[in-house]
Amino acid sequence: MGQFDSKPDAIFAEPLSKVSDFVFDQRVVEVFPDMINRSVPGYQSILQGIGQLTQRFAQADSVLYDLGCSLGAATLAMRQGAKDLAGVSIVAVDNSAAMVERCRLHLDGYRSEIPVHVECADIRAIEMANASVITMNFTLQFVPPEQRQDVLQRIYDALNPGGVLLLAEKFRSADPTMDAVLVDLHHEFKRANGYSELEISQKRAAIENVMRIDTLEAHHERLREIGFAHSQVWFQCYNFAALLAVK
Ligand code: GEK
Repeated sequence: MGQFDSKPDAIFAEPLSKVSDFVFDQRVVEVFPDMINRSVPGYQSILQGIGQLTQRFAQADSVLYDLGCSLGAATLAMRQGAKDLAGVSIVAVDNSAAMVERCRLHLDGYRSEIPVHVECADIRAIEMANASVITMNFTLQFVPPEQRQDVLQRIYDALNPGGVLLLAEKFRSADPTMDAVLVDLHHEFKRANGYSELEISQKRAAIENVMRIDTLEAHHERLREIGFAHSQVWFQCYNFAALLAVK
């Protein structure tokens, strides 16, 4: 798995008089690989699993989608997983122009037979069809909660029978005692990766309005209501989980 070059993330290292809502701008692009590796427990394992699950579920002559692709890490994993399959193409989508621009540069650095189209668009508005694998790696959590059902329904409708959604999310536990344990373990993970208390608390304040997280039960229930025949957590570390949903 290609590890992209990255500057160290120090975005919240200095005290801010007012913490604004988090945005995926050029500053974030510059530090993104470092940020996500130091913040999301199991990120590399999940990418590896995305490759493995793509190998298992991708169908010949179909389209693979990476929704909220950032710099294209999951796209690369899917491209590797589908490398022996005929007629496959990938569409990677992100609504941050800065991310999309850098993503194109990154993907150009790797050789592959599989064409990738990187699109700057809102995943709530894109047309999708003939899909066998749709990945949302830590993206649904940024869609306003009341719009998640609709986004997932359109994903379901775009999938061929037997197609899959690979959905990774930060989640909360419905049990406040257990939620506090998971949150604390995650903060320990961030501290162990060199983030200070100030960085952890300022990041938390910045992300709180833009990332509203569901319980795992809510995810399973919504996927079932939409019509997915199966859903299963295949990876979890603290309050971060990756689900596989099969149409
Ligand atoms: C990875 N998947 O490295 N439409 C399109 N893109 C969006 C939208 C939207 N409505 N909302 C947010 N994004 C990547 C990591 S990061 C996760 C995904 C994180 C985009 C946003 O611009 C950002 O690039 C991405 O979703 C979320 O595997 O930073 O925690």
